[in-house]
Amino acid sequence: MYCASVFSLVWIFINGNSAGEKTFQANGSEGDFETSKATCSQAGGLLASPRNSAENTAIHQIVVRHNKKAFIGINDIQTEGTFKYLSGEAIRYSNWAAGEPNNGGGTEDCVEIYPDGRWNDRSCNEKRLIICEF
Ligand code: GMH
Ligand code: CA
Repeated sequence: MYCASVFSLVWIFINGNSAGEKTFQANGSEGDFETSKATCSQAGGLLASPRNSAENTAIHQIVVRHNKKAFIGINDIQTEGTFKYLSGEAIRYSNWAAGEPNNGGGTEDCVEIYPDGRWNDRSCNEKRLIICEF
C-alpha cells in the first residue's frame, strides 16, 4: 500500500495531472455524457470538472496524451445558456473556444474540452474520452 501510494504520487508528478487537491485520471475508455458520469461515479470519483485554469491545464494534458476530446462535468441541460456543474452550481470559471458556446443545431447541452484546452458545447450523445477526478 505504501509503495502504491509513493508510485501514485511519482506518477502524478511526472504526468502532471494533479491540480491542488484533485487528481485526474483516464484509462483510455470512451463514453457519452451519461456513461462518462456513471463510469466516474462507479469508480468513486466525479467526471472531471475544471474550476480554475490549473485544473483545466491538468485535464488538458490528459486530452493531449490520449489525443481524444473529453466531456467535462458541466452542462446546460436544465436551462439553455446557463452552464452548471454536476452539483447544480453555476460555473464561474470558463475556457470557451472562440464563438462557443453556440448550441449548434439547438442540441448542444454538454461541454467537451479540445486538445488546445478550450471548451466547446456539444451533443451529450457523442462519445468522448472519460476523465475522472478524485
Ligand atoms: C458550427 C460552427 C463551427 C463550430 C461548431 C461547433 C459544434 O459547426 O460554428 O465553427 O466549431 O459549430 O460549435 O459544437
Ligand atoms: Ca458548439
